[in-house]
Amino acid sequence: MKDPPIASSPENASVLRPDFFWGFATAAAQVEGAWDADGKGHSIWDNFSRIPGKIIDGSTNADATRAYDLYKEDVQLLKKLRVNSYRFSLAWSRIIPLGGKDDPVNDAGLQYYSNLVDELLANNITPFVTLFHWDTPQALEDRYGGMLDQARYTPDFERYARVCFAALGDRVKHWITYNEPGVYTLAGYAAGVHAPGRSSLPGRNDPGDSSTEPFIVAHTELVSHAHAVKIYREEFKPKQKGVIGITLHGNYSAPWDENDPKDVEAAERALQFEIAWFADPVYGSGDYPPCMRKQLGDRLPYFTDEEKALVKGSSDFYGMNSYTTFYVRHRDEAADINDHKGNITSHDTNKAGISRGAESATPWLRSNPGGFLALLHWIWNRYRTPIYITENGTTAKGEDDWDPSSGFWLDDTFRQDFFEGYVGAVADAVRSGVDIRSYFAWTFTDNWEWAAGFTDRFGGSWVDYNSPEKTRYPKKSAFELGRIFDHLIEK
Ligand code: PNW
Repeated sequence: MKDPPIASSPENASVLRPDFFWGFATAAAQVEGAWDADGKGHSIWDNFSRIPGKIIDGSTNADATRAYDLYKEDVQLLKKLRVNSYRFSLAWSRIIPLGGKDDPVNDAGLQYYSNLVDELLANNITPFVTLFHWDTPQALEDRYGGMLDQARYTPDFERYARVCFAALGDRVKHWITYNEPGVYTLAGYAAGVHAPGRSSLPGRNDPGDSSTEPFIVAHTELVSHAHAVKIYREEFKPKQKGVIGITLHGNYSAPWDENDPKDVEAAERALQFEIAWFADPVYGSGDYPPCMRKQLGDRLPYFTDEEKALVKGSSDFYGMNSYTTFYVRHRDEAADINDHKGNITSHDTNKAGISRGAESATPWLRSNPGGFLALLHWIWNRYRTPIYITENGTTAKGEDDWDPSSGFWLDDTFRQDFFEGYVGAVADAVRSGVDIRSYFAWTFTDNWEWAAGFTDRFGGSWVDYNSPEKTRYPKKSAFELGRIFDHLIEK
């Protein structure tokens, strides 16, 4: 994997289309706070974060960055950073507190999102709206086990989607159904480190079955996504004329020993287990990849003919979240019953001892623009669907210790280099014919990073969590992104 020229290189001038979207992304549960304000119901993360030991720093997301109260100030900050778009998610339990198809709608919750959309549009910022970013209403979990029950869950999600399209679709033209269905199911139902915290991995005392539930929940996500898209296309799109799709996570996998055909095969298999698991049904064959069926057998659900027809083609674009690259090695032993990665091991260095990239402050995340470029080509070659990059970004070492009273701004050189590299990969891919239409940096401000609490600072602005106003201090990289996209987007 060779790193492409950095974003600011002269050859990248004006390579991106004039209507290219760039901005920052957030998720409701990570920024809003106001966890029970104005009629909001509880989400599984509200409950999960209150179980001792689940969140590294013992925090909850009760206040987060207070984006619910401070949305007007936030839009002004976005404007100052010169973005042309902003991606955020809706909290289902704010809109339908108990979640279900026959449960009441909370007008105050809808009003908040309507105000936010208006505020963005008044400042020439295009909203990209995600329906589901992991915060399932707790009531649905209690009622029937949430996504484990596809038959009962799907009509509830359909109704929620319909309420959102009806209330906001006159102004929102870019919809994302699910954010990273794969991370939701693997972290929540295999490892159990995210809500709802189910896992049968040895040494844990959680309920759950890591060998079956992740695949069941994934199936529910795919099918309910497709139902929501059908509703949008039939009932709303003719008038509202927006686009709708799903966002998938995916890191790049490179062979540990590129001269060992088994490692080459293992790296490809890892990509298929992580990405094609969701992407093949939606953008490709309409079914799960054969290598998954081969390893998992009947533990992998089957699409009915009706579901297949519904899921295939159910996304107007490829929503792509990506952060890093791993070296991947084959295993000679049979796959473990709880394996969901394609019977491989992941490594920080390859056979030649070369590192998978410069270290961020997050163990799994290392900077590797060349891997990101290779992944863009892998996705484009396999699915030939216009790509919206909906998340990409990094933490950087030492930011917890930054002192806002120092009088200097936070010159986050690691993150600036990360963006130069990764956005450079976007430009390079576009120059060679890949159709990429957006780039959202993760994330707008430092925020509540799920099980990592407030310890992982992914933000373009540094947040003072000790101040009542959760004061935001823009980092230099946030302004650099504006300069970079000035250089890249054709006028
Ligand atoms: C994404 N991985 O999650 C989520 O969409 C965000 O909410 C989150 O804050 C952000 O990335 C940073 O973690 C991921 O291990 C979590 O490859 C883990 C991985 C990828 C994405």
